[in-house]
Amino acid sequence: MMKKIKTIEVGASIFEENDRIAKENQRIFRENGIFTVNIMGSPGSGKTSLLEKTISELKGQFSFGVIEGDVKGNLDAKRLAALDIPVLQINTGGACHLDALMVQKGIKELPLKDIEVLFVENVGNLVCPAEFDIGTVLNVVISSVPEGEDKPLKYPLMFQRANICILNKIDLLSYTDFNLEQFTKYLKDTSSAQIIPLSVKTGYGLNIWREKLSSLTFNWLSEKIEPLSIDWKGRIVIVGMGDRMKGDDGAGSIVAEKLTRTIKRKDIRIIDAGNAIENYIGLIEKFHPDTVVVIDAVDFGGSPGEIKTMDPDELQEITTSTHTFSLPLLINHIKITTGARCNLVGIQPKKIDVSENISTEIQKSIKKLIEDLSFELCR
Ligand SMILES: Nc1nc2c(ncn2[C@@H]2O[C@H](COP(=O)(O)OP(=O)(O)O)[C@@H](O)[C@H]2O)c(=O)[nH]1
Ligand SMILES: [Mg+2]
Repeated sequence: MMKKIKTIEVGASIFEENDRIAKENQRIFRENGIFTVNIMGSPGSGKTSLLEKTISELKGQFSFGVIEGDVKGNLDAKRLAALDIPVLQINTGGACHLDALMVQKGIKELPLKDIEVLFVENVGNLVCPAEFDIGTVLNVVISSVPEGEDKPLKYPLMFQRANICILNKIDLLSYTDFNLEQFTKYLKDTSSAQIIPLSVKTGYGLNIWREKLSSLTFNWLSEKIEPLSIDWKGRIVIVGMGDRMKGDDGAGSIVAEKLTRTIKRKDIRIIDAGNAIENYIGLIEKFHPDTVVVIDAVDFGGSPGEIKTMDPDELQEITTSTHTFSLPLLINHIKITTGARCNLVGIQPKKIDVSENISTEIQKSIKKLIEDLSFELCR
């Protein structure tokens, strides 16, 4: 049976409020245990088709809900409501994107307790939706073969913000002069998004998308992916530090090294400072950051591998810094010279001895931290 579709009319919220409301949305999604996916892309790239296919194939596994964003009308909402899931239509009344407030109004109309995966089909275009965080966990951009391979080059922000880039209509490759290699290169130059080439029409590659979505959803629902409660603003410097010859002490340094491979944004600088952060202060200052995050092994009396985000005031009370210099003093210095807001992400070490071995608990935390940070910073 097809459900009746509710439609709400909303106006665009002011830009500076958007980020704050997006954070509230994130909290609502976390509290209700809902994995949320923002689906963006040009009109006709296949957003609705992908949702129809994905939901009908995974319906036995998860319960779904959809928010449809359109300037006008409810055609797509009707297509999805035919799958007998809750669908809410948001008409933006002219705005070329959904913003956080529109989505917040939308989620209030949905039976949140019955939804595990919420898709938001954003308004079709490659510009505005990228500028407005709506608080979703995962950002997906769908590009399609007939659009040409230059889209990541022309709309870098959209592709930068995406965690996953689906290249749809692969079945049309042989009918066009689309250059897959070139597309991949353009994408890699601007973004760390994973590329999944597929065809909703023939089903090619859909299994890879399904498996990715399922595993991310499971991780999210079992709280393996958690926000780090850092207010990422403006230009960002992430500094990982630690001595890799001293067991778990090297954790921060390893995180930074790995992050340089996954996060490629011009407004983010990642520094693996090893055990000589004093040599990197000039580099940090020169980047003119608004936000500085230091990742380090810190003995804050937690259980081995525990990850804790701390603000500099809290830092003064930490008893043990594992290095010879004072971490609070150093962070304070960075704070004064750059004017940036500073956070410390501490990883509780298990053992700090003269060895290159990292304890299993800390290895797990390193992996988790890399995943969480890649996630948050690809938005
Ligand atoms: N050839 C081909 N056509 C597709 C594929 N996926 C979607 N389409 C078609 O592309 C058109 C636009 O799809 P739609 O899902 O409405 O796009 P949206 O505007 O992004 O939601 C429709 O005619 C679909 O049938 C595909 O993999 N291959
Ligand atoms: Mg659509």
